[in-house]
Amino acid sequence: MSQEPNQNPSDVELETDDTDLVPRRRFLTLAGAGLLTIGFGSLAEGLVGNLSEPFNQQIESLIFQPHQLVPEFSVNEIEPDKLIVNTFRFTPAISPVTYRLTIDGEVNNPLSLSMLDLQKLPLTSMVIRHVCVEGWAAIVQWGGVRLRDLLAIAKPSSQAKYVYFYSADGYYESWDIDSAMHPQTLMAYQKNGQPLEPSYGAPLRLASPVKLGYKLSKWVTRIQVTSELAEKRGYWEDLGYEWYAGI
Ligand SMILES: Nc1nc2c(c(=O)[nH]1)N[C@H]1C(S)=C(S)[C@@H](COP(=O)(O)O)O[C@H]1N2
Ligand SMILES: [Mo]
Repeated sequence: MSQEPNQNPSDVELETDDTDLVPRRRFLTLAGAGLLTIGFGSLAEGLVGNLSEPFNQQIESLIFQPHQLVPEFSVNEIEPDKLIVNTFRFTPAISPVTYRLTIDGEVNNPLSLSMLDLQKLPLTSMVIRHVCVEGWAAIVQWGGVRLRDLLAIAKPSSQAKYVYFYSADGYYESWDIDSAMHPQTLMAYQKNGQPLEPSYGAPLRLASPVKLGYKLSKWVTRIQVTSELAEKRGYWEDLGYEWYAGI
């Protein structure tokens, strides 16, 4: 992956107009479009082979509307016992005092942020459904910093298309930048109104209603902006799971 520091001033749109609450979810349910594209994308990827950009993105990004909010639940709908700890390797021990989040790659202003730095930024709270492909779901409240606010400070280059997330347990994920910039994509440090516990990804994890559970990395230590996907795309994706994994 190339790094092109200070090439172009960012022209990524950063307006925070979140007022257009449109029932995207209802449309997807009615049309069955989410399931259809997952199946079709996987099939097409198999047939066409190694595309430079995942085939699914071409279809799913047509459906995905980056500025539309996913309807949220109310706090009395939280299901505190339903969020299963789903950790494939181990729970890393991370000191919140020495912890740093690095944001680098194709950005004009690389960052290294402490938890105190992050907690000074606006706190967003949302109650959403976490969906794991292993057949369970849970309504959870997450609190944290909007990733778009962090990226606004880091200033992605105009070429930026993808974002990689690296975790302290060796887990890694890549996302399309539109989903990363979605106003409900958070770097969370609270769960159900309490500080996030280590087993759930402390000190900092991804939370978002626009991606399936395996895209929601726990223990994130590095966010890398890039214009190209590497051969490695994600811990589960590299074992055959679908890359876009939108919901
Ligand atoms: N770093 C890391 N992130 C991860 C995982 C993991 O094993 N390691 N598991 C993923 C999966 S499949 C799911 S469903 C959610 C589970 O989050 P939870 O353990 O907080 O319920 O974390 C995701 N993020
Ligand atoms: Mo999962």
